[in-house]
Amino acid sequence: MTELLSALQESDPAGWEEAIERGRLLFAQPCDFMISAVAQEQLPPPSRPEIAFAGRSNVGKSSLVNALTGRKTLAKTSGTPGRTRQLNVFDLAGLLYLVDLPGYGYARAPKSEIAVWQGLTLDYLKGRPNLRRVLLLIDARHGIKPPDREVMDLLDRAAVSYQLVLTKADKLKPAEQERQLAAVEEGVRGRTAAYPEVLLTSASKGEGVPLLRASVAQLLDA
Ligand SMILES: Nc1nc2c(ncn2[C@@H]2O[C@H](COP(=O)(O)OP(=O)(O)O)[C@@H](O)[C@H]2O)c(=O)[nH]1
Ligand SMILES: [Mg+2]
Repeated sequence: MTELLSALQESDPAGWEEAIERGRLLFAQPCDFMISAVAQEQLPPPSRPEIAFAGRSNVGKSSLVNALTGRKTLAKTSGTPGRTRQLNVFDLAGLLYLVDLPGYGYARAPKSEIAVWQGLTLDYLKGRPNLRRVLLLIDARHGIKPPDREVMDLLDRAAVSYQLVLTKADKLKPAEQERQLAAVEEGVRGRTAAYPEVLLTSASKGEGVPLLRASVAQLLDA
């Protein structure tokens, strides 16, 4: 949750409802697949705000894009880790680009593939001028792992705003969810480009999705 949203929830319940509704309306609009880019030059011109979904292979990036947009098959999901090697760009109603990034940290990926990931994704994260926020997805069961920390280091250095989003909340009991949320919030403490608040989501059960929509909608106002 963004600080703005949590302040709103406490001080102004009607404003809170309105923020959730604005998020719903934003993502109820048409969302279309634009391009699978394998090179930076293939990305659309940076003429619109953009958010990107980053995280380890299999963390649930594509599933979360689908849950946000309410479309089951917009972004291709896979039971086999490491299958997405391109930057998949979606156009939300001509207002916002959503970018589903290739996953990292898949242990069995060959060195050559890791190099491609670094070339493409790291350049993207450092150099995309319209990138408003990176949603860095973390599996709620596993918490922050060393490869995630490397990406956070990079984002802090490049001063790219990012927010951690826990995925697959449905796999944990409520008490474990709370514990992991607290641990991950502790893990972002002091990181200069990170939002202090961490969101808990489940793409399969829809938990946390309205809040994430609201938080993205708020970006467009800024
Ligand atoms: N239980 C559960 N499984 C999920 C969730 N999100 C994704 N998955 C599963 O995790 C696997 C990887 O998801 P995917 O979206 O392809 O991950 P990506 O590699 O990060 O794009 C798939 O088998 C999904 O069905 C979730 O919220 N809950
Ligand atoms: Mg994917």
